[in-house]
Amino acid sequence: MTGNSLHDQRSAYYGQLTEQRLAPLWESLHNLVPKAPRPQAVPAIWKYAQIRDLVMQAGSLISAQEAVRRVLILQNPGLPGKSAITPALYAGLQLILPGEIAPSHRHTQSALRFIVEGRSAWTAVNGERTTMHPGDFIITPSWTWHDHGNPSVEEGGEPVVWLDGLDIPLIASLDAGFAENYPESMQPVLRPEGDSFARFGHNMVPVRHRVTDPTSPVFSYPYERSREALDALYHNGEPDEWDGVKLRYVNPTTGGWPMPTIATFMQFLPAGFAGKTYRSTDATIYCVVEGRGSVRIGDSEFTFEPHDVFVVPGWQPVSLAAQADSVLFSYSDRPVLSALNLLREERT
Ligand code: 1HN
Repeated sequence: MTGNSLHDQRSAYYGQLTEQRLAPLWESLHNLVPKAPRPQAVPAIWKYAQIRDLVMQAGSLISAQEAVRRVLILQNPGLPGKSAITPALYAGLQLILPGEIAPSHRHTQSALRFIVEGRSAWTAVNGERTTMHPGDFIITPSWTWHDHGNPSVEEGGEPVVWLDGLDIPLIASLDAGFAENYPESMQPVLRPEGDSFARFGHNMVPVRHRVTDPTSPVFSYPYERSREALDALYHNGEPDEWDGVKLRYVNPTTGGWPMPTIATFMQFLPAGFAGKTYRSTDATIYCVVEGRGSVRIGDSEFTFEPHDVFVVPGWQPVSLAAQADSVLFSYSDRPVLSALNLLREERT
């Protein structure tokens, strides 16, 4: 030990740098600018059969009122403690029991609800309620008041579970999170149910409508309609070799995504489908609606059944296969990558 080796000199020097809140770029350059994405998020699946009991148990341990939102967060094992399923996106399973209300609030984070089970609950967005049915895709745009409720058992209420998808980690990384509680637990209902769908959900828009907002004026996209479109397309032609029959949800006034930060899709994979491999820089969360199949993500392989949720990190090769006719809902950070000119895709 000379105490004079270059290594020792550097160590002493780095110590001085740290004291001055400095760091040598040359020690981290390769990590900072990788040749290709090296996602910290890992492929993972949450099997609904294994977690449903835990979701339901939350119902007897805490009320929706006390919890504000009674949700189990799906934590990516590669992003511990981050409340994130991908670096930009959050996922959680929310339970609302008959007779409960999840009080009204608003925040800058955009949210989606994808209904997993139960058909009695409603959500209100900007003065309009919509009733939830399994497979429906519902949006809560940034800074809109929203509350959820479920009628009593006597009025036909049953436990309802949905998948929440939000851009929480993205907004946190930008220090752009704001939130407010509504002064009452429920916002006033200003329009009858179905009003926004009648105005914007039929390939028509009110004649003098002006687009002033990047988010979709349709806030509930019923499963029935999406399923019908996939079914017709499947009967009309050959499925895509990578995607099967895949559609994206749109904001009917712009043709763009329903919300500025989150893309959503629904796809049909016929029984026997063995998809080719692709990868993309957007990171995607899937929720299985119908069927049975398997997915290969990098070196991982998972089998899936209805209500399972799995995550495909960015740039991981993925291929889908179906043993039975299957329907998959998915959401990703594609609009963000696309807007920043960072979207790359490879189909092999
Ligand atoms: C939120 O507002 C909801 O409104 C669900 O149901 C999950 C997670 C983090 C922050 C806000 C909801 C949420 C959330």
